[in-house]
Amino acid sequence: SSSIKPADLESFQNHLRYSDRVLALCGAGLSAASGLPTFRGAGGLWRSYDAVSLATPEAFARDPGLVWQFYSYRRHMALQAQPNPAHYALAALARRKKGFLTLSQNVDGLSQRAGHPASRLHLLHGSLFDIKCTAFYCNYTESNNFTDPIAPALAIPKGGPSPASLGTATSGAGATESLQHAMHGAGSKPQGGKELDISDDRVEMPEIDAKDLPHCPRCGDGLLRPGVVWFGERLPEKIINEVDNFIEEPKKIDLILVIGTSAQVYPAAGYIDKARAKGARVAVVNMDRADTGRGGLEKGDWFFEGDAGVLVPELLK
Ligand code: BJW
Repeated sequence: SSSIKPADLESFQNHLRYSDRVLALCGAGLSAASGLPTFRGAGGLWRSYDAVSLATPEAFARDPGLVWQFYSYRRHMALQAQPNPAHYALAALARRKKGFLTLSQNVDGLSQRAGHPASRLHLLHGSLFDIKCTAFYCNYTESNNFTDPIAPALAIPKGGPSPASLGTATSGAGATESLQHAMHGAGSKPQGGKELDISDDRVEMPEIDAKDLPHCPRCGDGLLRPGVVWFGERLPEKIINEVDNFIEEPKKIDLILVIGTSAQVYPAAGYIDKARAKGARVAVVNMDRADTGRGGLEKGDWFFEGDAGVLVPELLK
């Protein structure tokens, strides 16, 4: 049961079959079917904060405890989530098509876990599981750090006010060890219970002492931060260069798939126009008809409306 018109499916699949050089630009909508929230629109709030406003160096400088709670929660949720059929379909395409590259804005690790070959996956905005030291005199970085919680003080509190009464509890499968001291004003509550949904601002969240945030194992005193790209920060130079090399090859680009992204954030969104300028036809997969990027659609493009988790596997079959 799909909403794809048979004629569109056929013309798209024909074009894909004869495409040698293909890009996929992915965003948060790719992981929506895995239960992870997007940034903009419904679900883009974390507690009372706009998720985008927490993804800045200024927010981290102002309140590293709050920003770490946000990222620690997202690390936890991403580890609990499973790749969906769209992640698997892209990974399979990347394995069978030589001239294919995925440019993912997502930091959740789900493409990697779906078996996407790393050589054809460029993480434009870093990873929740990369960590780096913020001290200017230290260049410590670490990748694939899956420790959850990354520091004991960042454990998601359990128990507390009846989750049923709030109706917001997460399922808590594979729960982390809770530290009861993390419970603010709930010292007499029994150990255990369900993890609280701290993305809901009706759930009380502990304030965290700066000394209890993750610190650098190399220099000893630098505060660690997530290895993601915040607004105003440069994307990793190596990745930009590799993507530019692909785009600037004399050969044309046949197709760019634009999957589950609002295409508002640059330089990522700019790859749509760059691919177009190299001859690419554009195929957008999105829940929202309005989200086709700044340039909009042109003749010869496709728009597939609906859940990427359903549509992408059908398109790439
Ligand atoms: C579904 C679905 C389902 C839902 N199925 N679909 C040019 C013009 C204007 C501004 C700039 C420009 N160049 C640079 C800028 C500034 C800025 C920028 O772009 N601002 C704009 C917002 C105006 N860019 C930057 O600052 C970048 N850095 C930079 O340019 O550096 C240059 C520099 C030079 C010299 C010195 C220093 C710097 C960095 C941008 C970093 C973005 N970082 C974030 C956070 C990452 C970490 C984290 O995850 O927390 O990246 S912000 C956030 O937005 C995150 C995302 O990757 C990114 C994109 O969001 P995405 O994925 O598109 O999600 P949503 O929520 O927006 O959309 C979801 C979509 O899915 C929607 O369309 C839904 O409809 C759809 N959907 N469910 C299919 N089931």
